[in-house]
Amino acid sequence: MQKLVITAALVGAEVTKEDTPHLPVTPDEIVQAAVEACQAGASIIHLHVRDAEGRPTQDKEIYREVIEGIERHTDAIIQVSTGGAVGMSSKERLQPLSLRPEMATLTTGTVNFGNEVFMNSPEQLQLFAEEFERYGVRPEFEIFDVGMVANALRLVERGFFTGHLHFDFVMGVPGAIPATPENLLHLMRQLPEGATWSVAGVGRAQLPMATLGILWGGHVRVGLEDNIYYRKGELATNTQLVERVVRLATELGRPVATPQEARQILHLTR
Ligand code: KMH
Ligand code: ZN
Repeated sequence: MQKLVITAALVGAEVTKEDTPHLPVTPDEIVQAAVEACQAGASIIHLHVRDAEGRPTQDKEIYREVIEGIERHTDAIIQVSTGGAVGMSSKERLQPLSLRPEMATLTTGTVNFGNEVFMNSPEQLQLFAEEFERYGVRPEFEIFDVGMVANALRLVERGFFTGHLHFDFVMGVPGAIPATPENLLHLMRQLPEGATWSVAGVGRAQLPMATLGILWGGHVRVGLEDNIYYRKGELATNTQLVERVVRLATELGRPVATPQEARQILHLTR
């Protein structure tokens, strides 16, 4: 089995400081959280940023500041979000791509998202794919429901994203695919030969899904974007969530990848 690539989803767009005081929101806090997550064993930083009021933003200059800060202290793979927050326009969401990060997320379908709708129409997918190619950014396909794998593969059939493909199964969002072992198996079976995958369980599903990711040869995403608790009633820090996955992986005999090893596993050329 490959070494385990751990992604730290530190911030997200939905969690607030009121939900947990451990959420990093200022550029300094996000950089600090990223550095600690990398020291703990994360090799990919899945990045969202916030404005001065703590609201989600896709502001390129804030991304630039945070990316430069993280790069000063780590060699982590930086993966910016193009999902942003529900309700943002495509133009807004695409802003950080022009910084040419090593990776970015690409959600390949529309999905209910709690009481809202996370829009990713066929027209948007075409536009996003063109922008990824324009800036030479490798995608991580964010798969919130099973049909999104086929949508991603349709983009590939149309000539986008030649080479290695990497998917992240985000499981347990209310309105999207429930986080069950059967569903994870079904998602895995949709992937083409040679593709890699990680799993991000939402809320209390984070720990069991991470464990299955380790056992079933995938990779793992954890962090406050997806889950704010260490256990019922006890708030977590990002670092604690990464450290727990490292301990689990070690116990289960799965060594953890360094950022350079993660680049090899994901066929990133930088
Ligand atoms: N905040 C969600 C609506 C991504 O980062 O690409 C979208 C999201 C996915 O977080
Ligand atoms: Zn995200």
